Amino acid sequence: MITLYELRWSHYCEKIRLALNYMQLPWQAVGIHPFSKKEMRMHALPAHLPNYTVPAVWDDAKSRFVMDSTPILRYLAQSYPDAPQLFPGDADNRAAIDAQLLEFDTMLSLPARRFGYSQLIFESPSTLVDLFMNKPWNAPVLRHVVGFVLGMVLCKRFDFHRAEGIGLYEALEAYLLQLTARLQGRAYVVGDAFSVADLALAAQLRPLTIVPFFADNPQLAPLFARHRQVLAQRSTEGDSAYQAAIAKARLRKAPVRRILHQRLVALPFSVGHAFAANDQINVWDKGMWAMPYHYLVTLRRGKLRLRHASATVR
Ligand SMILES: N[C@@H](CCC(=O)N[C@@H](CS)C(=O)NCC(=O)O)C(=O)O
Repeated sequence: MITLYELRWSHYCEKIRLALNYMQLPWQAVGIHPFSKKEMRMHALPAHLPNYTVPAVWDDAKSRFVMDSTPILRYLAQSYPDAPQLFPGDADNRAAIDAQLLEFDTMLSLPARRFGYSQLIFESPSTLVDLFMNKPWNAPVLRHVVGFVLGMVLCKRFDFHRAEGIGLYEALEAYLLQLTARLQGRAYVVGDAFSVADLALAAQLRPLTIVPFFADNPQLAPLFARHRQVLAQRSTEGDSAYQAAIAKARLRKAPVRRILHQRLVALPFSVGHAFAANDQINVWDKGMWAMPYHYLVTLRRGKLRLRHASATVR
């Protein structure tokens, strides 16, 4: 039996759930405590990685612990060659799928995570309490205070407040526009067969479905249509908790959008050959003192509530 250590809402973990189901392997999920991660610490930390992250898998049958989503996919494909193929085709096609996975892990997933969390902070911060605290915390004042603290911690961990300053929205938009153009007229992300690259794209776009700047961009509609189509065929999970929370919040208040700018900026990440980059920053240093200001002011610059996109705001 394969055990998947996960945070349920993580788009990296969703990618692995999709792959395990596609391969029809027997597996079980273990939700980890997001801070202590105690459930997985009995397994030694892989030497090339700085700290425990999810997804990670423990394969009982082969006594193997593998961390990091793309190495997990490589491991599953190599260990279970008789299962439906994640990396179909010849060696060149398989290498192209692998490279595409690392590209999505870095260029798409890192900024998508930042924008997905930022959107929750703008529109439904107490949802962070439901995601990160393992017990139901129902008292409204407590939810508010804990949501605020969690939002600040995440803001520090991932530099959400710098997104406007470094042009991250425009940089991701430019990447997604070229990806949309590249995929136009193509049934599959790589080559001429369905592969784990299609599953990866579907899972890793999910955080952006709640961010109007991307979700309401008509030029990106084909990409989101692909995301919906793959999930309709390959997933039985439905909306995630954060999508449901945002939908509920928008029944009461207009979505938070951003003022549009013209900028030509490249994503500040580079894709590795063997492993994806990560962007987690140490939380508990002196920079934390400035976080209440960044959380309340810098992060919200250029944002406003508007029911529908306009020529200047999306
Ligand atoms: N490149 C890694 C990214 C994994 C990652 O960053 N996972 C996050 C959840 S989305 C995590 O475990 N975070 C824990 C932490 O920040 O301490 C992969 O592809 O698996």
